Amino acid sequence: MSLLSKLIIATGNFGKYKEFEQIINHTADNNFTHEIIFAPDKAKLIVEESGKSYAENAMLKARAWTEKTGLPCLSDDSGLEVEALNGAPGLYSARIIKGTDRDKAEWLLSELDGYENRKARFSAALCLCVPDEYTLVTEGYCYGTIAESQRGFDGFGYDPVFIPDGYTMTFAELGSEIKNNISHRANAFRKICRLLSVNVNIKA
Ligand code: ITT
Repeated sequence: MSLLSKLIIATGNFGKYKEFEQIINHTADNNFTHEIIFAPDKAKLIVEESGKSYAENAMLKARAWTEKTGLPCLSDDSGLEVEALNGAPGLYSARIIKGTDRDKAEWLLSELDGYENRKARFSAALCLCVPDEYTLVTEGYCYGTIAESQRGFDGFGYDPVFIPDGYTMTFAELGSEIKNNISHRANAFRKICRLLSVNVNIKA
């Protein structure tokens, strides 16, 4: 039996939604939720991300969607923190410049032009809000380096420039099976499962 009968993935980002679908479907016995719903398929809602941390923004998103739908909602607020840029783009990763994901990745490469230190990490805060029951927040990280150029086409956002530690290819080259086992999002989701005593078996 599943822990939840329905779960709204409280995001407007289809890339995040697809990753959650894969991460959740890899929980042991698929026992987290019976049905996974992409929030925009259920209702129209734009949430202002006015928080000062990933956790605050994740709570704003999950609570707004829970209020709107009355259903359990899982949100994610995340970003890429680059050491040489003092943690930028961080909380502002989605809105640092106007343009496509590839434009943003190109912006990052030009900001890092000439820097030897290319260390970076992805951070994610997840918020699971189950109406009238509980609200849980966890964080997860994935450490790596920024590539010299964009490589690969899988995933979304900064995936074509992020090389996770232990690999030589970018997330966009490695593909979803590997990414969804080691990502900041998968690590934060494992913590939710641990808190709720749901067995996890996220495979590579
Ligand atoms: P929602 O708020 O609707 O969930 P969003 O894309 O605006 O969608 P965020 O405000 O959390 O979400 O911004 C996160 C940004 O950080 C995202 O748009 C990417 O640019 C980047 N990012 C986060 N996780 C990433 C990942 O796994 N791969 C690549 N880029 C990622």
